[in-house]
Amino acid sequence: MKIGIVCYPTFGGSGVVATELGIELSNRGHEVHFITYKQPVRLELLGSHVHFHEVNVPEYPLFHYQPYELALSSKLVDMVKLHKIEILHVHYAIPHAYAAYMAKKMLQESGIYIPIVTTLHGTDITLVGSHPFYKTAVEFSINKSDAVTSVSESLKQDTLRLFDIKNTIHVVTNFIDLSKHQNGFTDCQRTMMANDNERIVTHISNFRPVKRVQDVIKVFYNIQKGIPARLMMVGEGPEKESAEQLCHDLGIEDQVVFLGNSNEIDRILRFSDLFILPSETESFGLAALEAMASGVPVISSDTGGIPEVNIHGVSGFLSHVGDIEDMSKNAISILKDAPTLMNFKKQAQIQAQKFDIHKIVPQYEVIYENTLSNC
Ligand code: GMT
Repeated sequence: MKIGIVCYPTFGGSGVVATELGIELSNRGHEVHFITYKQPVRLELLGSHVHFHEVNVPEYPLFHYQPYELALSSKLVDMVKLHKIEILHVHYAIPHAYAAYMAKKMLQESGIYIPIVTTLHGTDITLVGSHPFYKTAVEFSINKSDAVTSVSESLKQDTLRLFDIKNTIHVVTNFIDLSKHQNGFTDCQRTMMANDNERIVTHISNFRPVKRVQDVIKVFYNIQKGIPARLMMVGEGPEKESAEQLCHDLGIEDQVVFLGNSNEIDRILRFSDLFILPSETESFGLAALEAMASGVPVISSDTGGIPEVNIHGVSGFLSHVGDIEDMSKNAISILKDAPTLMNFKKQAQIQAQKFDIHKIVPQYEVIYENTLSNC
């Protein structure tokens, strides 16, 4: 198949999922065209089966807001015609599903029918999409998609609750390429981050308020009172400065390192002992899955789709949002001795196998095939 993928190319779950999906589809013999405003961060190799087409939005002083949807839909029309793309898969409804629908209507004028598959990722439904400013257009474009998928059962239920949806929503969970997470670390890599007697605790996110990064620091503060430990904070975002300030206020700044955005998540996770994801809401929690695939148990909140990924008492523990004491107690119970930690590490890795890329990507292929045959 010739598949066009539209996504956000920056650091963030939906872009990562879309990129990994495109790469795997190309490995499986499909021709994949990424159409977005920048080359996706995890898309390193462009080959004969993977193409990238940049959407340019020139600045024009008349516009207070540059019309990205317009540029995207024009580019989609041009690329579908030029490369004979057969199906468009858009990740994150806003504004991608809307722009794709406009492209579809324009292409119909030229006698070309292009089906649209929309994957809902989370905030496009919950925090942003259901806001009255966007809701009408988001609902419209979901209902106009030829197929709709959601990354968890929880997100599907949220979508049905928040919108009037006429389409079937297929749950196709996020996935992981286990081969990228299985090589062990060298002692020298770990030694650069911590002493042998210290546990390494990690958090990775975009540091937006929804991630509750202050909770990460508070849980770590409780951990390090009893267990020698270091915290690695990976990512960039609006809450980073306040997190740094909190570390300073608690007197733990020497034990916490802020690494910024990284393309080497898998390498960092390989020498981590515990991952903390205390989010306010999370449709899936891809970062938790990445941690588990690297054998890192997860302390998380029990919100949204996280309980579909992190299993309480098996791959880690779940607590109510904001329950710092419970998260701290659970974290300490995992880290307290080597055999317990080893057991949780093994279980986390086994749980991650349920989301093996080779099990999930064929589900998208079936959806593409069914959608194309219904045209
Ligand atoms: O978590 C974010 O803020 C980024 C956001 C995105 O769109 O990239 O992540 C959402 O999609 C990810 C991939 O499907 C999910 O793993 C995240 O749980 C989801 N985030 C939220 O629901 C807050």
